[in-house]
Amino acid sequence: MKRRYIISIIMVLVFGLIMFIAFCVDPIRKESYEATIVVGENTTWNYSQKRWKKVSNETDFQTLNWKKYQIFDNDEDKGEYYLVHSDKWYGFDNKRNAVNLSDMLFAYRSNYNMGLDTFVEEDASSDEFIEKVLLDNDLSAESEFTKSTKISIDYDSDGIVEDFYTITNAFINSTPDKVFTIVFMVKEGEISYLYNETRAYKVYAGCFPEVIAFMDVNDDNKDEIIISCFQYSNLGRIDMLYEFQDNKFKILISNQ
Ligand SMILES: [Ca+2]
Ligand SMILES: [Ca+2]
Repeated sequence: MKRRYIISIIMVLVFGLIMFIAFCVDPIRKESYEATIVVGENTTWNYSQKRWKKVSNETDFQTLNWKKYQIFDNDEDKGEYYLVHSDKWYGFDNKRNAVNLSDMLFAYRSNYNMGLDTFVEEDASSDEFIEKVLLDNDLSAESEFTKSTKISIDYDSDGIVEDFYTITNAFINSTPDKVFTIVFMVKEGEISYLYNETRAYKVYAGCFPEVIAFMDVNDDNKDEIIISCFQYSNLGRIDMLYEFQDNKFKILISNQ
């Protein structure tokens, strides 16, 4: 009788420990995650206490200065440099010599493994999904593009490759009826939109989209996606961080 009682207590304790590890340890660990992402010269997002925040005042920037960031410039991995913000970001090496950074800067730092995935963007001007998306958005299947590309990547680590398409006719030389910019994913034949904007044609209307990064910003083994859309001249760029949740993409944070 006594032995059975002890075994029962041990089983309850083991079950409790398993539940604690399963439901408490991981969230407690993630509470301490801190990260900063810099997109272009003017967009800085900071992650702390499980929340993303747009950094915009100098006091907040000062807490991010003279820290080491993983730096990419024009898609080139430049390695680790210090960043210092004063109206825009400036880079410095270990000896505190200034390094040149362009407005195509992308940088990040984190106290956890925020895995950055490499990807290849290929031309995709004729494709059944591009045609379907054009027709679904009341656009001509014969539309001309200024960009039409596809990135194939298993962004959610489920062993199946997804395709991310970017199509636009922004800043085209001809005069179409409509200006469109559409970024969408095809996962097992299903289309999900990230960015989708169509408007009447006007010179310099619309924006030119670029996929900046696939990276797992919350350490759940699924990449989030950073997209920038470049507007004409001094209208600047729209920077957006997307996550896929409940079967659709939503913006976690942008610079808007
Ligand atoms: Ca997948
Ligand atoms: Ca993630």
